[in-house]
Amino acid sequence: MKDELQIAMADLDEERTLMLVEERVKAGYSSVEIIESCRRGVEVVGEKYSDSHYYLSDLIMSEEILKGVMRILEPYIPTNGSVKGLSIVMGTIEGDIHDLGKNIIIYLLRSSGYQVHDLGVDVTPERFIQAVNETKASILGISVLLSFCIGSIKKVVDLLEDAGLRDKVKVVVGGYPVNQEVKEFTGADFYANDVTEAMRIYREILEIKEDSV
Ligand code: B12
Repeated sequence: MKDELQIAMADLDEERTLMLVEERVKAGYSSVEIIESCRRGVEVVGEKYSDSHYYLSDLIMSEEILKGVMRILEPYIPTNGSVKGLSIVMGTIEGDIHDLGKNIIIYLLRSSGYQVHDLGVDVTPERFIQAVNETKASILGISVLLSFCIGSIKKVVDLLEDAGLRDKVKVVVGGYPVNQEVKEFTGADFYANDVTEAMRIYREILEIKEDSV
């Protein structure tokens, strides 16, 4: 089935994308469904950039449109007032400044009442370990969009081992290039490259951890 929103996003048609998002919100689509259509659209933007049909300015344009989409969606994302005890650390790995996907996941987790410590982008492995230590986090979420930065995630997992923290924290990797192979190579516990799977994983880990507190 043709997804008009995905196509508008892939075409970098800002006006149409935002109009379709407004329409879908009114028609009762969930924020997660809308984000997924947009994410698939920017995947096409990425492919066109790889094929030299789009330029860096087009990647920047897709960022602007996505930010506009989130401005429309944020008021509609239900917020759970209660703050849950378990804490989560998130950041984008060293060398990588992509943060739109990470920020969406953080927004959704905070809306569900979880405490998320956002370390931002270009985070060194050492800084991740320091943050896990300081916050006693149960989950460490690492975002990566650039394939050549994946090696630094393995370093984070190795440093967790060295610090004796590996069995205290679940490591979740997310982002466009992650897959089962990346999970195995880095030593992470879980991986997700879409919002639905990411939230499913977080819920699964957090429910198990909450039961054992
Ligand atoms: C927008 C964009 C940019 C923006 C980023 C803006 C920002 N603030 O993030 C700008 C213009 C700055 C940019 C720059 C560059 N980019 Co860029 N960019 C993109 C693009 C088009 C979309 C990324 C995006 O925001 N997607 C939308 C979000 C919602 O999806 P997402 O990030 O995948 O996140 C979802 C899931 O993956 C998951 N998730 C994400 N993080 C996490 C973390 C956890 C813990 C979990 C559980 C889940 C999770 O949940 C999210 C919600 O669904 C991608 C194409 C693509 N296919 O991804 C290229 C892409 C990632 N960029 C690419 C490149 C090459 C670059 C540059 C090197 C270009 C250049 N020559 O300068 C620079 C790199 C700068 C740097 N050092 O990081 C390549 C990477 C190729 C590779 N395999 O390494 C891609 C794939 C494009 C391509 N096909 O060539 N980029």
